[in-house]
Amino acid sequence: MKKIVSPIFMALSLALPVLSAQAADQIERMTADKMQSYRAANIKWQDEPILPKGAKSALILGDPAKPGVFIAWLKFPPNYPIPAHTHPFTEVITVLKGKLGNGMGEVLDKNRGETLKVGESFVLPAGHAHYVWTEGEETIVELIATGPWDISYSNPKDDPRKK
Ligand SMILES: [Cu+2]
Repeated sequence: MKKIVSPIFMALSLALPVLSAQAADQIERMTADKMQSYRAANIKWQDEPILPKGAKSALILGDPAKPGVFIAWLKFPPNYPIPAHTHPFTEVITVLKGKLGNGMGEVLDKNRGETLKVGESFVLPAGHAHYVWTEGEETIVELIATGPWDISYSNPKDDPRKK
């Protein structure tokens, strides 16, 4: 008797390797248990050890250590530079308070870049070296990205985790 192989089964067996490759890269959907509002004045700020001393962060949603979307606020003091670095995944930065300078390249150069004001954003692709700085005022930005999050300094000597 002739064995009949269903076309659907054939299609499935062809698709399976593709599906499992996608499963390995699956990320968590954003979830929240309750409505919560955030204000810079009473949010719980913590020292941010992956950034040069002086930066504070507050996690709004998600977990930067896990695969998935997270949202955090970052607070920088006046005249604060973050030397050139890259991230493993795309980041979206929106200025909530103050002003943020942003430039592309392996070495911080305030003459090469632009200044973003409140209500302005930039999207940085994964692996692209950039640097940021604040001017004469405290600045708060919102960071949206996917974990596991990291920062890789173009000059390893700039890494505060190695100091
Ligand atoms: Cu960055």
